[in-house]
Amino acid sequence: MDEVTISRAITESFLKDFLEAMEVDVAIAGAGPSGLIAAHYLAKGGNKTAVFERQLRLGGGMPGGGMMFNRVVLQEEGKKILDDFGVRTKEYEKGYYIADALETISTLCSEAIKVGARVFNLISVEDVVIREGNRISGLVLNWSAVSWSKLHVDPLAIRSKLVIDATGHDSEVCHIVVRKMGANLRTATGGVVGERPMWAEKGEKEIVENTREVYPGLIVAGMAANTVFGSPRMGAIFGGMLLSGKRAAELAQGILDKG
Ligand code: 48F
Repeated sequence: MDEVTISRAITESFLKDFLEAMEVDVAIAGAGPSGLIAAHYLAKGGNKTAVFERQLRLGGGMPGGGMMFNRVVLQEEGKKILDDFGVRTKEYEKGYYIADALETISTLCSEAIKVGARVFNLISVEDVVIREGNRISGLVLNWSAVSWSKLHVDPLAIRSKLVIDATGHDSEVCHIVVRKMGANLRTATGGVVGERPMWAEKGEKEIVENTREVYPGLIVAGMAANTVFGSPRMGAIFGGMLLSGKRAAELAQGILDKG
């Protein structure tokens, strides 16, 4: 085995995928459960899909379960999605299912990649690209290590027909849009309304409804959707994240189909 051949194989293979990701149908910020589920359904539907994740590992808040107890709870509708992915669940009490957080997130990662979503870790979304009508038309990316080390290095950009903000509690893409283009989101205030304290039932109920195109070309999914629309957090119940990711993919598909 030759070191340089190994190095060339890695570099060529990575760059081929990165170049492919420069013009996509959907670019997703964040590889937590909602982003990965959205990526899975979109790629499975034949759409060119790329996911950019800031951290070294994928999964966002899921591997941590509840307070580092690596289990997640799901309601009936969320459990049905895990059934489709072949993830094992166990009924705890009527209407409450429990799954291993690591089995769940590793399966979601693996299935998204297997159906063709390109997933890039260690890359942060630091801005959006805009075009006519201020439509969001892509993402501005940089290595996470650049901001962590506070280096002054210019980013690169990719083009996409749609962006999904699946960055979790911080709803980073929506914050960037508001900061740079004013409070023009389709929310009650036009800005990011802000997450409310924990109320599992309400948070789970509202998350799918909050999964919307919040700005031309920008869909918000997962916990980011509740932050943007001012709904409560819900803690370690994850069904809503899965349902929201699926809804984001359906919405995106509808918009792409209309052209
Ligand atoms: O936080 P995260 O898991 O979001 P989610 O899919 O799920 C939320 C739950 O984990 C949990 C919860 C359930 O009750 O509330 O919090 O909505 O995943 C978000 C991912 O986005 C990444 C971040 O590292 C995490 O893995 N991320 C955040 N900002 C950026 C980013 C950014 N600017 N660029 C790239 N990735």
